[in-house]
Amino acid sequence: MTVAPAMATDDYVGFTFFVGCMAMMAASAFFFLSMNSFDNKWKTSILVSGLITFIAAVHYWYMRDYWATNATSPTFFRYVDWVLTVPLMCVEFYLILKAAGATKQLMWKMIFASAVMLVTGYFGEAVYTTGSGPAVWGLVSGIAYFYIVYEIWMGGASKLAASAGGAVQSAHKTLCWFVLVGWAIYPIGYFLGIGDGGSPEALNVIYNLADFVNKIAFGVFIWSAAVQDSE
Ligand SMILES: *C/C=C(C)/C=C/C=C(C)/C=C/C1=C(C)CCCC1(C)C
Repeated sequence: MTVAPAMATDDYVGFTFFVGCMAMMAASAFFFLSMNSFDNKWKTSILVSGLITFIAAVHYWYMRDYWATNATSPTFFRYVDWVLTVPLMCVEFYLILKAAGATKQLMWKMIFASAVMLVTGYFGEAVYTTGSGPAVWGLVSGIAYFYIVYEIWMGGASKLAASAGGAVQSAHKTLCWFVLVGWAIYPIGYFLGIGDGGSPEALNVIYNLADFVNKIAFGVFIWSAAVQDSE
């Protein structure tokens, strides 16, 4: 008879996977059930927030199991999750800024840059894992990340937000902070986890924390902007 892998009581990394999974599920239920109380402009944004946490919940289900069984990083599931959810976050930016005249071109630019960021990060974490590989690919990924930061803080997106003013501008500012501070948590986990002396425990706890901030707190922020705007 096979039994489900038990989780050791001192496995705090496993605990963060477990709690992360529950939190993603709960957040998805919340976003899906509340979306219909908003008008069309916000409904899509909240739907996308729910899709982001739902996709993450499914991946956390697998990652939790993978960690409990192997006690190694579930790198593959992690990056599949990111490759699906990060573009959806770029769509969120676009939806927020659409009122200010954002173009699809801006959205595709950000999706492309985030794809470069994630694919090169995957190379460093899972493919070229020896010698200077992780550092070099991490650096390339970091450059793509800073391009995104630049684009939303100082490029086209910020000009659109400034010209719109009001609620759009303040929502955009908060999104900017999520990308500058929230997204910056990931490279910390990466650089603590890679290489011979790297700690998969640190990497996964930090990634799980970052996902909590950038998927759940991010979605709650969009929801509260929608509530304020609907009052
Ligand atoms: C929901 C998932 C999100 C928002 C994931 C974001 C991931 C990143 C911002 C990852 C960035 C990385 C670098 C900037 C350098 C090192 C490699 C990465 C991929 C961890």
